[in-house]
Amino acid sequence: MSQQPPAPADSVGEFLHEFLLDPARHSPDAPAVVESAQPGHPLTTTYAELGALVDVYAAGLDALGIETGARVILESDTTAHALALLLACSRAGLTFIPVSPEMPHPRLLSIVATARPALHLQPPDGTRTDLPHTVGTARFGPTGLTIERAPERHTPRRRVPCATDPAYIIFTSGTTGRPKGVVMSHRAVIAFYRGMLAHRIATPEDRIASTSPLHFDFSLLNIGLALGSGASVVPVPQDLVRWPRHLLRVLRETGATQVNGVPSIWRQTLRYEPERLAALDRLRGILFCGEEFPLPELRRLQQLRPDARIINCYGATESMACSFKDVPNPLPDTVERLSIGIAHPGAEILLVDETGNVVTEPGVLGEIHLRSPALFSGYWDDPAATRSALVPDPLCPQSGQLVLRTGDLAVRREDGEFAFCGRTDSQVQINGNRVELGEVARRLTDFPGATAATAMVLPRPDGGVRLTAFVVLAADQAGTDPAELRDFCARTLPAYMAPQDIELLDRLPTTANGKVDRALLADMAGADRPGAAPAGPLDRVRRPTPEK
Ligand code: 8PZ
Repeated sequence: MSQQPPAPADSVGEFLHEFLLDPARHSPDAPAVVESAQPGHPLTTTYAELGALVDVYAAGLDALGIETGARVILESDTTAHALALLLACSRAGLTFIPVSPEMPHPRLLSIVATARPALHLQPPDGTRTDLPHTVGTARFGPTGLTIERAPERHTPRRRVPCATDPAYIIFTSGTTGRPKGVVMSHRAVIAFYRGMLAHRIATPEDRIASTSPLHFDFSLLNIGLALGSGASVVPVPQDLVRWPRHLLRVLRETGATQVNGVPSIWRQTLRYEPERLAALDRLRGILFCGEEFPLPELRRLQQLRPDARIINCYGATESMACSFKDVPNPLPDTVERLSIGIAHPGAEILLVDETGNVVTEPGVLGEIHLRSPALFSGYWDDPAATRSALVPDPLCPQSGQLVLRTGDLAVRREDGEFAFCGRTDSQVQINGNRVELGEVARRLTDFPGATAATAMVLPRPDGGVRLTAFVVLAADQAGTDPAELRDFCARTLPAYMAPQDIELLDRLPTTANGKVDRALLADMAGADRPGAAPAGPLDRVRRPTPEK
């Protein structure tokens, strides 16, 4: 028997579980998670209880003998148990892949096929079945892990976890039509948490409502912000986030002091429940990220919550986030673009122009490049995509240092802060979810008989956007029932990536230089319903007469 190396728990805050469980040593009785399981009955898990759950789950994972560095799919909403499990994965030297229970099965299978996880974990009421036999399956609950199918045992090749090992992999939309896995190391996540905590966004008294699903790294920010500050996380169940009364009830009953989420979580509440929002007496902080906050809605939010500190957090999954900037309160009428501030301590934003030169003058557009210890390691099994996102430092390419090329455009303001100015490519944000239009189009062409497709986002009168797709079917498929295309999207794409409108065309119009004429398509999509809001998801599929 070889000599066992010292347990990683002996090291000093280099791993996710060590960093986040540190407050448990100082304030074991403080609430770590406050859940709103049933109306009127918030459920509190203390730091000591969370730590004990982590012990139970880590022992369960250790007993399975999975090799250090293996992947584990964690399919769950954000709950105290899911949080304990992700910390237990870290303790056991395993990489977790958070996945939403709503993820369509074909998409999960494509993640399984590429990531080759050793184990799939879901809560007792999880409904996922039919996973390949190479994947072990288990349930997690209050008593620990219940193994359904034991994972395969391999001779371990790695003996010790290392801070550069992947802590998690988040799969986001990818241009090639398959999900793109962003691999984040323990070192990067903790560097990000340290940079974020320097902004003093929360205190131990805070209760931080997390409205994002577990598979979106915003939820991992909230977990890090809450536990890293000795505060508590309030996971808002995903099915309640978009229902203003339910959302406000959860916030009230759990005593939430801060609400973190994408801007669109506020839209319905601002419109339908402004009085109840104004009456939430404990709320004093709001942090948003993922897309620009429409300024009229932001001003309305400030009117209703004049004492709240509102923070604009900017960043991409590849660095978790990048900057935190307080929104001026009140926001002057003259402001047309919000500042995203400067990078968090320990990191720096550079702007690079189209010729590769670093832009230093104010007001000149450039692409945001980020120099940071919190950068992702690479895209899972995609060295070419990794090379185009992690590029040599433009200020010193000789050094071997890599920086993140974000695809985001910005200008430096006179005061040295940055203002976000859109994207260089066809990545869009839909209700804060990252969507590659190319992936939507690519998936649509998988529909039997589809010969071409393109997708775009169009503005909605209520301030949001709608995803519209144009699909060309082969001539012999003319009789296809459009409902089949709708079902196909619902089966194969996450709900936020399924087009709300699908237009059937005989051909995609082209510009003089042969590109798809997106401007004409946008006009066509808007032409027949001036100012009309869409009636609902996937409500219209039609075949307009194309112009010849
Ligand atoms: C924005 C903004 C913004 C992002 N203004 N455009 C992680 C942890 C905590 C908070 C946020 C995160 C992010 N990873 C969330 C996120 O949206 N990640 S993403 O990879 O899905 O999308 C990133 C892109 O969203 C950016 O590259 C921007 O284009 C856009 N974005 N924050 C305007 N405050």
